[in-house]
Amino acid sequence: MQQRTLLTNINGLQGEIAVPGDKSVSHRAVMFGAIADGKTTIHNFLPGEDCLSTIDCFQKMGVSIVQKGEYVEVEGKGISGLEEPSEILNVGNSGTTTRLILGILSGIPFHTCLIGDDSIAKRPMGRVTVPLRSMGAKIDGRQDGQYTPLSTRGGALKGIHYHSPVASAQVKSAILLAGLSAEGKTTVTEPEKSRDHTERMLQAFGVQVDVDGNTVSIEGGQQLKSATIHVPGDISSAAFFLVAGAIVPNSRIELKNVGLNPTRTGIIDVLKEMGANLEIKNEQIRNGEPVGDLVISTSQLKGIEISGDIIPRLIDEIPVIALLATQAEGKTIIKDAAELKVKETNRIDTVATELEKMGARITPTEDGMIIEGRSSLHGAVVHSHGDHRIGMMLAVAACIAKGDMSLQNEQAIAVSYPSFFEHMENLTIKK
Ligand code: SPQ
Repeated sequence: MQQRTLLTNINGLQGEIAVPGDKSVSHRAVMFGAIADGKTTIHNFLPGEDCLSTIDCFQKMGVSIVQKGEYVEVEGKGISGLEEPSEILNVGNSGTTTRLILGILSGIPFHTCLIGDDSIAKRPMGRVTVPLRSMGAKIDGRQDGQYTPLSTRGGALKGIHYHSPVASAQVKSAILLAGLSAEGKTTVTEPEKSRDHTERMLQAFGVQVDVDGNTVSIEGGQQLKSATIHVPGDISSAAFFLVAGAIVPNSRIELKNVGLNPTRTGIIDVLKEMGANLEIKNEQIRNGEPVGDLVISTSQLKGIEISGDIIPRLIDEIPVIALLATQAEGKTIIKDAAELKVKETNRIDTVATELEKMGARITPTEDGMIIEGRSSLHGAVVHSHGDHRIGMMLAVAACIAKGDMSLQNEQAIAVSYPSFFEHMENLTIKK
């Protein structure tokens, strides 16, 4: 396990960065390219470990994929061009890879075996294996297919109308991807709208997708046609620098080309409601996805309540929002976020445990947390628990902490933001 000394109590963060490509979009670009007809090219791909796991899985199914940094070429031969892998598919730490691949494999008659790391082994897979089986997929696995390792042998699928109990883009996407190989129409209705990159990108690959509020439908038998994809910067990665810019004195950071898909911009709404100095510039649409530049500077913040249908729009940002709230005047209450318990770690527990080591006052609840502001934070030996978002949140917390600080298991950050510390270093004004 690697440990890193973190820079503490810095003199400000100033300058301009382009955060890496969006993780959700990068995964989908590789997957859809792999099951499309013809060559797909991907620009500004995220070469993080999760997306590399997706590439590796499709290469093991006979797809030729050449990745050079942020540029990728995928030679798709259609969904029926995938080949039975002779090796186990290893999804690493990636929930997106696991669940979306299960959807694709559901309609393919060959056999596969899927494993991941210790964190993946704890994440619930029944939320996709149960509806996929109801479409006709043959999926088995530990505890009757609730957890990895999993094995698939797809079959003749029938379209379903699935009412998902959770707002989850991974559940929605898995069922829609299986729907491509199913007879008839497949529909998913969610309690709140989750991120819609699958719907948008399938259309860029020539698939007809019908969206009506929180309901999405797709007709089976549609063939994807190759596409050129420009991946926007990841707002979930930008979030760490948005929070850093707001809480570190003497800061002004410009973040270029950030994805502003409305199903992902809850962090912007929260920052504005808390009183942050945040400006959005150069908004435009690229590849069906809105993008723009964000400028954040040191802000006076106030506590707010965060609950209801904004939660799926900022679910991955809650760890760093909790840090933001420690620097706001008054109380911040986060509710309706029980999904945090089934991420790379139980993010309610890991956020509270690690920030409390630094002097924050956080009460974990069943579906969120209550954060008392403002707290002055001090250095500590903190731990990512193998969760990239916890690791980055703690590195941002260090910027305002007094005393020495180190982060254990810092390598987890490479899952979604391999250049995180380089960007942090470039922006930092040292004392
Ligand atoms: O891929 P993974 O491991 O599930 O990654 C996370 C993350 O923090 O990066 C969640 F832990 O993001 C998910 C996100 O929470 C990525 C995702 C997607 O690309 O479809 C959707 C969300 O998960 P869910 O379960 O709500 O569908």
